[in-house]
Amino acid sequence: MVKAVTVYEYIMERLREEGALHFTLIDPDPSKINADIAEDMAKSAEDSGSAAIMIGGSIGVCEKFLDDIIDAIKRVVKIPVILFPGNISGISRKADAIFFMSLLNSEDLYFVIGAQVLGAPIVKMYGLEVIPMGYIIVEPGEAAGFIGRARPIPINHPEIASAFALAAQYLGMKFVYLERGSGAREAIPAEFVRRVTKVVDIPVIVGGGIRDGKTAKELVKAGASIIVTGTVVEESKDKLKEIVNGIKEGGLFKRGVRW
Ligand code: 1GP
Repeated sequence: MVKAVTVYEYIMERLREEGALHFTLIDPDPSKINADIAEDMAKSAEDSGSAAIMIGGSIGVCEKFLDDIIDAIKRVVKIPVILFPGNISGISRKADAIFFMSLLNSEDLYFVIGAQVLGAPIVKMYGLEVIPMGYIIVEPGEAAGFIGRARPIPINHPEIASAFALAAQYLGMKFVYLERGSGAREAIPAEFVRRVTKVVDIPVIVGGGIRDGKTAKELVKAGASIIVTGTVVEESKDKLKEIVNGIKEGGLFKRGVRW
């Protein structure tokens, strides 16, 4: 039974109980969605067993629209809504928490610390719960990699990602996120994820290009704690259920781990 008072505690308690979780990403791009579509996506996510909704995107995000979308989502689901901002326009007072994230392998200081400095007073003013997270982009990186001016980690060099992830842990970040990019043709390989999760003690989030339950299960068995999917909720509820079930099966191997 989950008794958490903060979103962070809620996530950690569910991780201890279930081993691994699924989060659904909704991209608040006004050219793609409106409040009705966001409601449907959020309902599908909660019905399918997602533990949280993440809201964020690389382009076209504005606060007013974000507020409306989050209001709509919160009318229909109980799971927490966590901001996943690509820039300061991705901050909304309506969310339950914010992944306060740094794109660690960006070549542009703006995405490493600049946007965070500009956003911090806004986050404080809104009283948002802050969840510090290290964000690492793996090739190809898709729109997030391009907009964030990342130097994406080569897929055949997981040891570089491990070093970044360990640095994130040592800097005090609560999660590390390995991102292949929304819409990537393939997910990050399980062996790559295993090389990172073996090194760090904080939960590892994996996203980008995950389209089926088997892949999700393999990633969890490789040590991923949270699997994020975005595109699937836009396409098929059945696939989303399959992914969540894959995570549940994989999570059985991980229950009670460390945290
Ligand atoms: C983006 O990794 C997520 O941060 C989602 O990717 O849209 O490919 O599921 P997909």
